[in-house]
This record gives sequence, structure tokens and C-alpha cells, in this order.
Amino acid sequence: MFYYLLYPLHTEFSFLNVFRYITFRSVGSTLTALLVSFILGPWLIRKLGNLQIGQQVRDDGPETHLKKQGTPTMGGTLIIFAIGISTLLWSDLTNRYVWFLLLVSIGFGVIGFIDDYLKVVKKNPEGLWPRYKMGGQLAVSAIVALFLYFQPSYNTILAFPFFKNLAPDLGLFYIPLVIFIIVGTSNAVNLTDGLDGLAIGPVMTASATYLLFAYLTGNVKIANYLQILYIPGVGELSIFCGAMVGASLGFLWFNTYPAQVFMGDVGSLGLGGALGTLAVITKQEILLAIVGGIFVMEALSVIFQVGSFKLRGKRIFRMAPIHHHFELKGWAEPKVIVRFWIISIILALVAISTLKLR
Ligand code: 57M
Repeated sequence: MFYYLLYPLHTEFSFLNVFRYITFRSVGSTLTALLVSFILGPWLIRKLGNLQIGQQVRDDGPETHLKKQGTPTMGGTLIIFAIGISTLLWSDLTNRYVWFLLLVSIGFGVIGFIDDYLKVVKKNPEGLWPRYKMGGQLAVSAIVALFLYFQPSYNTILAFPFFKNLAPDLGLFYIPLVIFIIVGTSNAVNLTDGLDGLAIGPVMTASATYLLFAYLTGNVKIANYLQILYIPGVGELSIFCGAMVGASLGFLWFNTYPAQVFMGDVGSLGLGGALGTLAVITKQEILLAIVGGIFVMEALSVIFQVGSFKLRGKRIFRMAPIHHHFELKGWAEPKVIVRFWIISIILALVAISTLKLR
């Protein structure tokens, strides 16, 4: 919006020329999302409390979680709203990649919202039937995958970190890969969201990392220098990523231990879907396994735990996802959370360093 309203006036007011720069608009987007979160956060928490939209805590989890019963949830509505508003205000809305990201964030967010609503408001512990929950995610991801596949300026090359000459063109097989990455990331973030601030911290780190990746991938000079794939128009996603960083930081203000609000599936599915889509559009799909290593670790811990129990009748971890394992080992909740944040920052730095190690 600002890009159209203010930039054209730079001929009259030269300082408005600054609105042409992605860097400036990314900072503006970050601060706007942060401000929206700070302003609406307290109101939303009160509203959720008044509407009795409180978390039902299962009794088979760690004892320490029982005191969380009734904590307002579905705070992810604020995260998605702040991201949407900020993106609409600061980005170039003729850029189709921006709309892909908004489609996935809101589409996955709506799926999560319905699941949360059925569980928390309608008191239906099953929530949205898995076939509808997964079906909805597959449908939204497939729309993005097909749009990307038939987009002339987009390619189906799978780029590998470290090996600049290893870049196979997957052709049609890129479509199922895109769907797997978006749906897989969404559910991995969902599993991770089991301690106060545990998911939103690595989401913020990953969003900041993909802000950088989007900027580099959309800049022909830098992309050529780094020998990464140049994709015209992808730089505009830096503004969306800035909104994710600002909205995550703002939500963390209220979700930090002891949490005043949980994001709910509306937040975890929406944010996870956005991260998966960012990884695909910036052609840094494999690097997401490093940047989002915390999410990968959490999902794998569940897969290995369930697999081991079914095959051997024995658990590997005291409880999965792995954050519960450390809780049951006696680590205080904040210790688990901050250590996972530290790991996510280390992984982001490693991922960024691979851009030069090629
Ligand atoms: C998503 N949801 C949290 C909150 C948040 C297959 C199995 C691994 C599934 C998994 C599961 O149920 N996952 C659902 C995780 C829940 O958080 C809500 O869900 C939203 C995110 N989707 O926004 O609304 C609980 O997490 C805690 N929480 C916080 N702070 C936060 O900021 O403390 C969440 C956010 C909340 C609150 O207690 O109630 C969750 O954990 O359910 N199941 C599990 O994760 C269970 N693990 C398990 O059963 N392990 C088994 C097998 C299946 C692997 C095993 O180890 O043998 C654990 N979760 C629970 N109880 N609740 C352990 C048992």
C-alpha cells in the first residue's frame, strides 16, 4: 500500500524515495507487525479469557503442565493478523510470491482455527477430523505447488548447499516435493509448540534467516556472486519475512514463560506453512532442514518414538516430542526453551555460512 501511495510522490518529496528500497520496507514491516502485536495483544488475551477460550491440558503429559489448564489459546489469530496487515501495508502487492505466502499463512491458519475452535469452544477433544485437517493442508500446498510449477520465471531445480554444481531439475517431481515441505514444516512446528515460547523463538530465527535468503535470491548481482539461483521478484518476500519476525517477537512478549496465551494450531500451522513456502520459493529447500533443525528434531523424535514403541514395544525417549523428554529429566521449562532457542540461532548461522561455502 505505502509502496503505491508514497513512493510515486518522491518526485515532489525526495525523501519518499526511500520506499523503493526493500531493506527500508522490511524494517517498516517488522516494526508495524510488532506494534500491532503490542497494541492488540492485551485486548485479545482479555477477549479470549472472557470467551472462555482456554487450553484443555491433557492429563497424560508432564505434571508441570497441569497448571496451564485454561490458559487462553488461539493467540495465533493475532500473529496471522499482524503479518497480514504489515505485508499489505509495506509490500508490492503486484508480486505474486507475496500472495502465495499470504494464501498459505491464512489457509493453514484457517485449518488450525477450525481445529482449535472444535477442541476449545465446542469441547470436542478430537477437533477437526485428521482427513479434513491433512486434506486441507494438501489442497492449499498443491495450489501453491502447481502455480509455481507453471510459473515461467520459476524453475524446478533442487539446489544443494555446499555443492554448487549439484542442482538436479526435478521437473514434475518438484510438485510432490513442494507439498511435502510445506505440509511437513507446518506439522513439525505444530509438534514443537508444546512449551511456552518454544515454537515462536525458532520461527522468529527462521523468518529472519529467510528474510536474508529472499533478499539475496532476488538480487541478481549478489545471487551471481554467491552462485545461488537468482529469481526475479523474490526479494519482495523480505517484507513478508520482516512481518513474521515482528509478529513473532510481539507474540513472544505474551507467550514467554509463564505464558499468558498459547498460539493454538491457528498459529503453529499458519507459521509452519509459511516457513515451508518460503524455503520453496527462495530455492533453499534443503537448508530449511538446518535452519528449522529444531522442528526437524522434534518431528523425528516423535517418529522414532512411535516407531520404536510399535516395533520393539519400548520407548527411546521418556516422552516425545523431545522437549518433554528433557522436562521429565528434570530440566526446568525455561531451561529447555532457551537452550532450544540457542540451538536454533546456531543452526541459522550455520545455514547462512553455507552460502559462502560452495
Ligand atoms: C501439538 N500441542 C501441545 C497449544 C499450542 C503423535 C503425538 C506426538 C501428538 C502430540 C500432540 O498432541 N501434538 C499436538 C502440540 C499443547 O499445545 C496446544 O497445541 C497448540 C499447538 N498445536 O498452541 O494450544 C500443550 O502444549 C503445552 N504448551 C505450553 N506452552 C505453549 O506456548 O506449555 C503449548 C504451547 C498445551 C500445553 O500443555 O496443552 C501438546 O503437547 O499437546 N502429542 C504430544 O505431544 C504428547 N506426546 C505423546 O503422547 N507422546 C507419546 C507418543 C504419541 C509419541 C510418547 O512419548 O510415547 C504430549 N503432549 C501432551 N500430553 N499434551 C505428551 C502428553
